[in-house]
Amino acid sequence: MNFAGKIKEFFGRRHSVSDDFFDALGDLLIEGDFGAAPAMMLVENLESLARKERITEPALLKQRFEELLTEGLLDASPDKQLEALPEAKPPAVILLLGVNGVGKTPTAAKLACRYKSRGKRPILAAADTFRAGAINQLKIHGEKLNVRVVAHQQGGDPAAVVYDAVEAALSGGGDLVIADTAGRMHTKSALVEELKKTDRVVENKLGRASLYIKWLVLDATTGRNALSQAEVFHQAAALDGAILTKYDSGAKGGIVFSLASELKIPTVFLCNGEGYDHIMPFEKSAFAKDFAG
Ligand SMILES: Nc1nc2c(ncn2[C@@H]2O[C@H](COP(=O)(O)OP(=O)(O)OP(=O)(O)O)[C@@H](O)[C@H]2O)c(=O)[nH]1
Ligand SMILES: [Mg+2]
Repeated sequence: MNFAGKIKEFFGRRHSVSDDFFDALGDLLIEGDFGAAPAMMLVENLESLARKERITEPALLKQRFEELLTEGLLDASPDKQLEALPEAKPPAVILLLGVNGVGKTPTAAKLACRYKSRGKRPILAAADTFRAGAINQLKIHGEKLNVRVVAHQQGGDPAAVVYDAVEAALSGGGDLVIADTAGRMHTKSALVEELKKTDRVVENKLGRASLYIKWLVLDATTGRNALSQAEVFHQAAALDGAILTKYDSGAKGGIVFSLASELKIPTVFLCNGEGYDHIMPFEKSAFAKDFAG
């Protein structure tokens, strides 16, 4: 049974709302990658709601549970952020960050596809200059999508790649730069230092008038590990949001609640497959409903 199924069964099976009930719910949330502190807080809030409203039927409490889950999430409208900002000076830049294997490169392609079909003129920047094959991987997506890819040689400076992509956009080649970055380098600190540099270069190049977004890509199947990744990247480059990939793999996804409550990072997209259109904007209440079964 998947995780949502377990929660559903939990509320359906339990016959009375007791201390036991709340303890067991807390354990279940922790199993769902929720995090101990947020789980405890949510359970306490639910318990006091139950007391105040004199709810004794678990089935009736489920509605309240879903509402509390939703309230614990942050609003994010990535499309609106990109499209409803006529005053922002083009190009907008999206920098995708994350450790290796989470799906940054396919996500960059999905975003290029999504925004191209919504009238943007994206340029992909191959700023993973570390891993052999990374540049080519992005170029193949660019060809399939008919989207320009700005790339340098392997081993080059990633900040310079993004800089050039912004230049290409400024000289009329596009209005949205989507930059793929490396997920692994010789050491973790080298990776962080390089990201900080790229971040600084983009910031200086764009100035305040343009939209600059940093999204962390996270693999939903890595569970709580995703939170430690988020902490590291958030510290390095003040993230604007997270994209959860591989949500099609039966992952529990509770990490999204920790991202919101512990780091104040909204989830902006869920990816649920390998196709270009397997990306959907994150919807708080739909996600909470899914999570709760
Ligand atoms: N099922 C599924 N697979 C995905 C999804 N997103 C990405 N993948 C797969 O995840 C795998 C990892 O992708 P990579 O391109 O290695 O990820 P990356 O973050 O760019 O990794 P590095 O380039 O090594 O830093 C690929 O096989 C993708 O097809 C998704 O939403 N669902
Ligand atoms: Mg990659």
